Amino acid sequence: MPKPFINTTYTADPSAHVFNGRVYVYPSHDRETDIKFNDNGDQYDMADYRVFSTDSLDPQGVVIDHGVMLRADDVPWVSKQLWAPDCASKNGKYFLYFPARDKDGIFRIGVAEGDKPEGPFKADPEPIKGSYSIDPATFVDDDNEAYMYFGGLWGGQLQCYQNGNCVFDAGWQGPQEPKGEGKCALGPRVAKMSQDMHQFDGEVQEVLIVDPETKEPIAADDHDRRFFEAAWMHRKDGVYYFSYSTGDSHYLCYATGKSPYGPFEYGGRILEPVLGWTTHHSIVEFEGKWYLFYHDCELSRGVDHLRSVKCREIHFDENGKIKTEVPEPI
Ligand code: FUB
Repeated sequence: MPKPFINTTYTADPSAHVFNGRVYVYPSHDRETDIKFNDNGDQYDMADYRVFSTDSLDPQGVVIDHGVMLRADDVPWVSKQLWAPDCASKNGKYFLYFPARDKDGIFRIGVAEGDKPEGPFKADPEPIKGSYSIDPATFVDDDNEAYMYFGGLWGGQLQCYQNGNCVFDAGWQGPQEPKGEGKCALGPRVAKMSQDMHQFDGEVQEVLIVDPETKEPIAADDHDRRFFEAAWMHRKDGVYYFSYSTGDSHYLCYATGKSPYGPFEYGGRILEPVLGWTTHHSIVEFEGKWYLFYHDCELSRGVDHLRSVKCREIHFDENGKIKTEVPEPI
């Protein structure tokens, strides 16, 4: 049964990558707070990032805590809430991507550059131009082109960006996610990254997730399958796997496609609900096996904003379908 991958401090939203033969994990760094739980996620009030790594995913593998690599105070445009980060490597440099609220309370996505996977990282003074919402996941394809997937509903503010318009409401009582018969779910977003990895190269696009039978977009009311947050991309045997959390129905799901831009056909569940409200993951290949990094609230006994990163092997069938995993307590 999976023990926390990190048990020295509370961590969540793990983005795992293999750099130079080691597995590096870039998680959110959860902390205690008196802020009351709400659907806006105010209780996720994180102020810094740490990075962890290991050379073995065996149960006896040693996980190194490389310490704090970036603080909210290091970034001039940030006011609060360092949420789920990711890291990408290109041309020998490392790029940490992170969402946070700016001084107006609007989530933006920032970038910080470093020479090593464990940092230190130096943040750009402004967020990425045209960025919004949360949960950046940056995927570098085999041809060395990079794409950022992002977005998150409710507290993640994605519902403020519909039909090409932005109606931001700092109190989150403004625009709501679509609902009702005939309405399509809001899609996650994708943007190609510039060659220097600091900006978007071109327009942000909405990603389409469709039903595999009807090829119709997933309906807004289909909360068991619609995108909520926690975008991730991996590629296996030439297939692009876009995976995500369904938020209020608490599943990790995936959809597959032939291009990094989609469309993606819904494929099924990766993980049944964990203990805790949020579920957020990454998928990585290491030494010939595929692993799911995720979090739950077992260690804090169910405190939603005190999460712990875990890791388990996952399996694909001969048609490339991912076998659904069931979480186990500690
Ligand atoms: O950790 C804060 C937020 O909770 C993340 O950005 C979401 O994906 C959810 O896990």
